[in-house]
Amino acid sequence: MSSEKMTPEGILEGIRDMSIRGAAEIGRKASLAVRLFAEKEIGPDVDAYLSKLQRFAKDLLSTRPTAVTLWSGVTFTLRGTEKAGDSKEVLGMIQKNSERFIDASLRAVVTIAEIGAKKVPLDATILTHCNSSAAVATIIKAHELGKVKMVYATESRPKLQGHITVRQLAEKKVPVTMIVDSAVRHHMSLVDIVIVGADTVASDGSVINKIGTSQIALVAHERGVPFLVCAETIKFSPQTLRGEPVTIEERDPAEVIDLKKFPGVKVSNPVFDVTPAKYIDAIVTEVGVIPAKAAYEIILHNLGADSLMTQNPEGAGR
Ligand code: RI2
Repeated sequence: MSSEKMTPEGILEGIRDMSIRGAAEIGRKASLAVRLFAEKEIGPDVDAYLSKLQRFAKDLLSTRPTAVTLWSGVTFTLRGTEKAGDSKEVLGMIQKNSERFIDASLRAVVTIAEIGAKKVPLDATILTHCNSSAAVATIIKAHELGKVKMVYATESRPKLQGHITVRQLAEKKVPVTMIVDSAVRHHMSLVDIVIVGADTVASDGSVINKIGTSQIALVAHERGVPFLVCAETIKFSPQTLRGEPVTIEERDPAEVIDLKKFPGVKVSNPVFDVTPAKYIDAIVTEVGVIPAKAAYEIILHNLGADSLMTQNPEGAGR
């Protein structure tokens, strides 16, 4: 991240314009933004300080509505601050929480890669979609174990995150072939395993990930190809356990076409879609490989019934 973005407002804009992207990364950077904001805005009146923090948290959460990691990062970072006696104590908590959140999130990716690589068969042809740090780390680890024959990576229109994936894999000398999104079914007969990431995992085990993921899962299902999701537990959504739907982000039509060149044309640009649990063979988390249907237990275990009912970033103040 460039130095001018290392301000709370710069990070917020970076998340909004997607120069900071990837579900885990936006959670980590949101946590850092809350910390930087707290350091900048500290003042003697603790109530005023907490209100400011809440407003900033709300603004951060409005940048990208789908990935629960953003909420996880903000909520974890503000955890406990409503009980602090003064502003200094609030800031100390935020600094500690943020450090813990970022560290745990980075460690989770390493653990997922170690576990996930064991699920990759020998001499595997893998297909991946978009750019997921957890999926890419798993593929690189499998390559280090000598298991990877070829990776097919989708381009991922319209933002072309597939370009990041192919560069990251090529840098590590992983054999990689880029394909356009619509070539997935054509290539599926060659594929041994699909490995993708997740933005959010719902309590019913469905996975919300980059638009096109659900089509890939259907094609994998048709061909009997295992479909593996790599997702840290911070991506499991407590809101869905409360019955709230996951909002699917719609982005600017200009990401798809130049509307001036297509007068009278409307564009629909949903960024994510929902893959039902029945098309997912397993989810690799940092606490182990689970069937998608076990998402409910992960959410309960992570939160505990009490905190589940009370966790709400808007309620972070007093
Ligand atoms: P990691 C990305 O969203 C992709 O959908 C990717 O699969 C997911 O986040 C998870 O990425 P976007 O920010 O957390 O590109 O595994 O819209 O890096």
